[in-house]
Amino acid sequence: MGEGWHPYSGEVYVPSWWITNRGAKTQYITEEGGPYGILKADKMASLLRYRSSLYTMWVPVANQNGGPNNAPFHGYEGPKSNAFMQTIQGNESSYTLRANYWMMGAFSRYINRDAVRVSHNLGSATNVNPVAFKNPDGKIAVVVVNSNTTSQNFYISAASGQISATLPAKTVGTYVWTPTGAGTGTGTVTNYEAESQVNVVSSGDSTTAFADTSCSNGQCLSLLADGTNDNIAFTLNIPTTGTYDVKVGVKKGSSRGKLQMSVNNTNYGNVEDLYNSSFVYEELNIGLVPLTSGNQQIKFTVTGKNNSSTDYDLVFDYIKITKQ
Ligand SMILES: [Ca+2]
Ligand SMILES: [Ca+2]
Repeated sequence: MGEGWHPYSGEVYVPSWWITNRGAKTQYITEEGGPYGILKADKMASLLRYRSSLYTMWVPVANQNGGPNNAPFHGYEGPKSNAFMQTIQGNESSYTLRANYWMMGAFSRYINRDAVRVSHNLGSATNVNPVAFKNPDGKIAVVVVNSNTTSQNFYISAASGQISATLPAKTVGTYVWTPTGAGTGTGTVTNYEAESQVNVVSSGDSTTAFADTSCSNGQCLSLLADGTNDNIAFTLNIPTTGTYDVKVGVKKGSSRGKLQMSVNNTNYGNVEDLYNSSFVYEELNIGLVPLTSGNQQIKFTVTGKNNSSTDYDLVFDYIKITKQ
C-alpha cells in the first residue's frame, strides 16, 4: 500500500514531507513528464532521495511523429526526444534509443529491486545531486547528477572509503562498490581531546579551551576564525601506520563556519557545516584516512559559512581514530 504522485508542479520534497506529516505510507512517483534532458535526471535523483520508492516516466516509446496517440509532446517540447525510445511508425523493429533511456539506465541498471536508500549528507555538493542505495547483494550504488554546464569535481565518502571523481557537464554518473566492512569500529580506538593538544597551530586566529559539561573531558576548544581559509592544525601522535576511521566531535552553534579536514594537503570527508541555530554536539564521520605513525598534522580549514551564521568559528571536542 502507498500513495502515488504525478509531480508536474510543486516541490520535489513532497513525498518525504508527506511521510513525515501524514503518516508513513510508501510513496510512488507513478507518472512524471518534464523537465527533460539532464534536468529530468536531476529531478529523478531528488524524488528518490526524498523517499519515493518508484519513478515512472510518462512516455516510454513514441513514434517519429510523437504518436501514436496525441499526447503528450506535440508542439511544445518536440515529438521525438522525450521518450525512452523512438520507433518508426509501422516498423517497431526499427528504433532509436533517446537520451532519457540512457539516463534512466544510470539509475535502473544499478539500483536493484529491493534496494534500500542510504541516508547521507550532501556536503558542499550543491553543484552535484546524489542519491545512494544499498542493493540486496550488499553493494552500494550512488547515482550522481551534474546538471551544470561545466564539469564538477566531488568526493563520495563512506565508512568503507572515499573516492574523488569528476563528472563532465550535463552528465549522470553511477558509482558502485562493495563495502569492505571498514568503519565498523572494531579496531583499536585512540581518542585525542582537542583542548588537551599542545601542538596546535592556527592561521593567527585565537584558540581557546573552555569548560563545557557536554563536551568530552568537560572541555572543548574554539577557533575564533573570521574568514574563509582560516585554519587550525592539530599534531597528533599516531600509534601505528595504517588506515583509520576518523570521527571528529564538534559543538555546532549559530556563529560557526564550514570546515574541510585535510592531511598533508589531501582532503578527507565532506565539507561540514557547523552552523546550527542552537548549540548541538555532534560527531562528524570523516571516513577512512591513511595515517603514518608518529606526529601527523590533522588540519581543518574554513571553507565558508552558512548564510544564517554570524561568524566563521569552529569548535572541536575531540578527534577519534579507529584502526582498520
Ligand atoms: Ca583570520
Ligand atoms: Ca573535549
